[in-house]
Amino acid sequence: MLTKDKTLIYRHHHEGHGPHHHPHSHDKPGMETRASGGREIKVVRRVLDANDMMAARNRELFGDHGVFVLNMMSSPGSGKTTILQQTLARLMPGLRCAVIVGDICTTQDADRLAASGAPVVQINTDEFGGDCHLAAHVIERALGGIDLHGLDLLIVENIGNLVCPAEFDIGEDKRVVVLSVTEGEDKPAKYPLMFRECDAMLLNKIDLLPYLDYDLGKTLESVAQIHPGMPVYQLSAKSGEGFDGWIDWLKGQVAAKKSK
Ligand SMILES: Nc1nc2c(ncn2[C@@H]2O[C@H](COP(=O)(O)OP(=O)(O)OP(=O)(O)O)[C@@H](O)[C@H]2O)c(=O)[nH]1
Ligand SMILES: [Mg+2]
Ligand SMILES: [Zn+2]
Repeated sequence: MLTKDKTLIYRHHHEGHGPHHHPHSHDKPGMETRASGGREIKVVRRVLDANDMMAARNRELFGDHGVFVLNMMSSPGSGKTTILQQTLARLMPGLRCAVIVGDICTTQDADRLAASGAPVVQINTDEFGGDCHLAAHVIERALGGIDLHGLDLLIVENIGNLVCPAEFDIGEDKRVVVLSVTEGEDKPAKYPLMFRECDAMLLNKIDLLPYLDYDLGKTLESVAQIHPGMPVYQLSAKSGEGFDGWIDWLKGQVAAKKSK
């Protein structure tokens, strides 16, 4: 069970009941000239503009408080929550941390993360199908449950999805993508937007490598092609192996924001 003082549960419902459209921030202007799709695309663009405006407002608020905000994304089950448990154990109490965790249903991740002692806000996007990404206005609402004063680091665990979370700015400073070795070498090439948009990558579950036919070199090569120079940290959230580089990167980011 979640302790009331640590966690606020918030349910976000779809405003409409039509099909679930996903705005694409990389839509080319030319798409608007498509005969049948013109009207729909205009609607989609309005949604994105609204998101960008709200994200800018969030970013300003985070800046005012000197809080570094990390948006963590991945496909379901790659190990975001487990990585965050390990990460919080290494950062606290030296850094004052809080977490917003998005899920379609359940508070299980929030329960796991609240054990760290950090304030946790769980967002359930929908009881009836569910939004598959966190939008900026949802983050803004969740901030009602977090005191930004005296906070160094806010981590957002996004909803498990390798596609649309990458399209929604939430006002974060940096983005990190988790890929686990059980997902296959081809995922960066199949979902390039996510890997292009992120500032660092965590390759998780390396403890399983001895049991898999996994081509590590191929993955790293593919990532380097899609996003040259992006740091990749190989780690195991199960054993704790490989966390030093990742923790140093994160601490460096928090310090850089503080000194702004
Ligand atoms: N062997 C191994 N298992 C791991 C590792 N990290 C996470 N797991 C397991 O993978 C499963 C999913 O981990 P989670 O941390 O819940 O993954 P998640 O990305 O938060 O999942 P969603 O929030 O549902 O998208 C759990 O059973 C974890 O115990 C790891 O490094 N090695
Ligand atoms: Mg999780
Ligand atoms: Zn979505």
